[in-house]
Amino acid sequence: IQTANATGTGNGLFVGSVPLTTNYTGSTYQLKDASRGGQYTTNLKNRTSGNGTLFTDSDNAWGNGAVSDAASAAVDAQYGAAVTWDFYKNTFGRNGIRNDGVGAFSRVHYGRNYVNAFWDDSCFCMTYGDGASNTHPLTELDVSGHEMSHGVTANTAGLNYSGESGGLNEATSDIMGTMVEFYANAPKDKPDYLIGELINLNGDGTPLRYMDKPSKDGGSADYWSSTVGSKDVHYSSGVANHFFYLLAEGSGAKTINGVSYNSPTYNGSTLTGIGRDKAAQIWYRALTVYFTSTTNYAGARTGTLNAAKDLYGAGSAEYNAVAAAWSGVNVN
Ligand code: ASN
Ligand code: ZN
Ligand code: CA
Repeated sequence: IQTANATGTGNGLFVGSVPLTTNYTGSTYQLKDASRGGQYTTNLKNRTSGNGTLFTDSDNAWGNGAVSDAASAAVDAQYGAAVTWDFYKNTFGRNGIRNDGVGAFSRVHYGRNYVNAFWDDSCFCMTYGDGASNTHPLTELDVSGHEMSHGVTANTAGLNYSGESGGLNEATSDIMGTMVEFYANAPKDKPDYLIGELINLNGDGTPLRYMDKPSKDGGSADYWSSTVGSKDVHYSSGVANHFFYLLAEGSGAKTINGVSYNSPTYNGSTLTGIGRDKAAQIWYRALTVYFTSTTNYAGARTGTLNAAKDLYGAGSAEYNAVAAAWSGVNVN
């Protein structure tokens, strides 16, 4: 069998029209990308186990942009994996989730009416449910980036998934998932500091989470308190999501890509952001060099300050901004 990289076109549910690197066997195209560690996407056909069936196509034009074609969600998943791969490689020099050049595979159409998506280290794979009424797959870019970043965290800091370390684990996924969305800058999925804004998981058009003011979701913490570690990890993450927003963008009112934000600080301080790219470098270095399985919020402050010192110098504007942003979320 001869195989060769080919350039296909995809029409996803959320991502719109995108190019896809696929594999031509000589008789059919496979949704498999040898240029990114062999990442591929399979169809679970509503099953909840097994590796699924690799998507194939006769003309290398994948999906029709609607749920009527099972390949549409696969386009989102395959593109989300590709852009996550490119983001980590080009931003941090990380060669895949384990930094070993091996791509993860993705499974779509998991179960029925399953309103979640998850990373699983044991299969080294990403899985997406089809959401409410089995017709709203959770294949948005920030979800792809979020879930695959759980794989990066598991293979680096290994933050325990409970208490404050669990909140930091979740926030790492929201932060990097959001950075993946900004990296992609997809025409139909404009980057923002909202999580899952296109999926309509709440049924009322609101996103799942807000990084500028996490409490807007009704459960997340805006600021650290001594009891924050007893919240669900998707709520205690708010403190670090808010820290990252303040560090990157600063406090107060701001509009980005047509979305309005208004980020408060615990101490009433006015903060100026250092930009997303520097904030992401600081977080990634802290995650991969300083954080451990038991890092809590106080340790995250120390770890990110050490990372900022390494990257920009002690007493740099970036170092001082890290300190000020943590104080802005009551981590002192
Ligand atoms: N989608 C969820 C998350 O990434 C799955 C889970 O509960 N781990 O947080
Ligand atoms: Zn998560
Ligand atoms: Ca988003």
